[in-house]
Formats: sequence, C-alpha cells, structure tokens
Amino acid sequence: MVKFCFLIEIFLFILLIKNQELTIGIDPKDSQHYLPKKTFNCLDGNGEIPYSYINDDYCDCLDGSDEPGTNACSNGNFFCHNEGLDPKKIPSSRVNDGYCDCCSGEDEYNSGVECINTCSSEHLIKKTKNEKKEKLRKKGSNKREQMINEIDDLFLNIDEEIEKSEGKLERQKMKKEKLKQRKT
Ligand SMILES: [Ca+2]
Ligand SMILES: [Ca+2]
Repeated sequence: MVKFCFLIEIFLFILLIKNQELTIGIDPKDSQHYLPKKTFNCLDGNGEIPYSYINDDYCDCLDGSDEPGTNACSNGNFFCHNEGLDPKKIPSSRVNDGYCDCCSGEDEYNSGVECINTCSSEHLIKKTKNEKKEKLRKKGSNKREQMINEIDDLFLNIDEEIEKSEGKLERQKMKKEKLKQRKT
C-alpha cells in the first residue's frame, strides 16, 4: 500500500513538471486559455489543436500562441515574469538563444546558459533614479514657487509705491489749490 501511494506521488509530480513545461512563457492574463483540457484553441481563433501540442517545439498555430515557451514560431511572444521588476514580453525567437533577455533569466531555461538574476539590482537602480528625479522635480517646483512669491512681492511693492506717489500728488494739488484761493 505504501509503495502504491509512493508511485502515485511520483506520477503526480511528473504531471506537475509536465504541466509547468507546457505553460512556460504564457502571459498570466491569457492563462485561462491554457487550462489543461483535451484541446487548445489558438488565440487568434484560427485552429484547434490537442493540448499536448502546446510548447512541443513545433509551431501549430498561425499566431504562434501554441509555442509561448519555445522559439518554434517566428511570431510568438514569451512572457518574462521578472519578479521584483516589471514583467515584459519578448519575441519567442529569443527563447533559449543563449542570451539572457529576461532579468530573471527565465527565457534561457533550456539553453545551458546560466543567467544571473539581475531583477533586484535593476529594481534598485530604477528606484534610485526615480528618487533622484523626484528630488529634482521637488527642488524645481520649490524654486518656481519661490520665484513666483518674489515676483508677487515685487508687484506689491510697486503698487504701494504708486499709491504713495498718487497720495503725495493729490496732497500737493490740494495745497496748491488752497494757496490759489488765499491769493484771490
Ligand atoms: Ca506546438
Ligand atoms: Ca534569450
């Protein structure tokens, strides 16, 4: 009985590995189209193929949607999850081509090339750049506000000076008028 359970566990494990191979490179937003069933419908609607044809290294769908995880289709796309950084899609021709295109290196899962995961360091660089940009933007914004306040103060002073001059002129006119009246 123990041996039987052990065999079932091994079988389930193999199924899990096989399913992971079948679903590699799939955009999570399309994952509902790749659920294990008897058949798979090409995403462009032009064809129905057995589920086992997904990622079997042979291009069956015209839109390349059956081979997201291999480079069999020239027009397919591979989804890099890039955990820790932004996910992105790359042309599936770059899968296992010996060059690390995803920062996670997940596109080179079967080429023998060992990719260093650079997602965390790229994330740190991006974060530092964004912080610097934000700092500069705030500095610029504060400087602009300061200049606007200085210009406002300048205009306020000019208005006060004009008011003072107008008052002075008015008083002089009145004084002149009084002198005129006294003479007559
Ligand atoms: Ca295929
Ligand atoms: Ca690559």
